[in-house]
Amino acid sequence: MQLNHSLTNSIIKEKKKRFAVLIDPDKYTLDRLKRLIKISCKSGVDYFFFGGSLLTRDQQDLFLTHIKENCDIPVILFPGNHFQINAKADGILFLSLISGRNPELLIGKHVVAAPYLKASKLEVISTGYMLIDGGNRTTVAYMSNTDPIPAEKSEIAVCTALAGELLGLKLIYMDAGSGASNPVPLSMIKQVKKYISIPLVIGGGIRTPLQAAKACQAGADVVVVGNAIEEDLKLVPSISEAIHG
Ligand code: 1GP
Repeated sequence: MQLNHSLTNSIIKEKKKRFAVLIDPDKYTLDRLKRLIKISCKSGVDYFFFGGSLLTRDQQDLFLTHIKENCDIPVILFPGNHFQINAKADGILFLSLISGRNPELLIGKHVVAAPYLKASKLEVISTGYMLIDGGNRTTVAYMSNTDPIPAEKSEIAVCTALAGELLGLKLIYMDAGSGASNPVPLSMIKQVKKYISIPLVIGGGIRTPLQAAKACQAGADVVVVGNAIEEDLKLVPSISEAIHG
């Protein structure tokens, strides 16, 4: 299924805050995924982001099929590598890791993925992906072999996000990394939001409705939560309310 309207266009036009639940397929059983789908549909979750920095279990296809057969929430791939491209999803964050200086993640892998994306019906969302230091070394920092932007260096984050927008990227995603001890600082979100006009996605280390609400107030257009929900599905309605309210 194609999205009725693009993720970026809908965010820009409707000016609504959005809630994306991150599904790392390695962290779910099919039973638990079913429960997540049910509760997400009831709670007004806007998107499922789907993927992980390192996947070791071959469940992607099964899970994507199951999600698409059981709910209308758009599924956006959030791939750790090009093996995670799957046409069963609706769209894909085509991530350029602009906070790092690893050429493979700035353009190399994209060249490999481009013909597959062109042939698929996926909505391709070019995304400036920025890792922000969340107080602990995350899988994504290790796997990408890049240094995150220091949490107190808002000016670096601002210039990086701005460069991403000027290069024509459609979205900026600032991520403290899955399971980060500290989410992206609110002061950094505010600063970056002041300088860019494309939508801003914030994730990594958000564990409570209050943190999600504060990220929105600071300027996040989309808030992504993974770990906390993996641990406690009951958080879905309260975080959704905090973001949409
Ligand atoms: C990670 O932003 C996502 O890339 C979500 O992080 O799992 O810490 O919520 P958490």
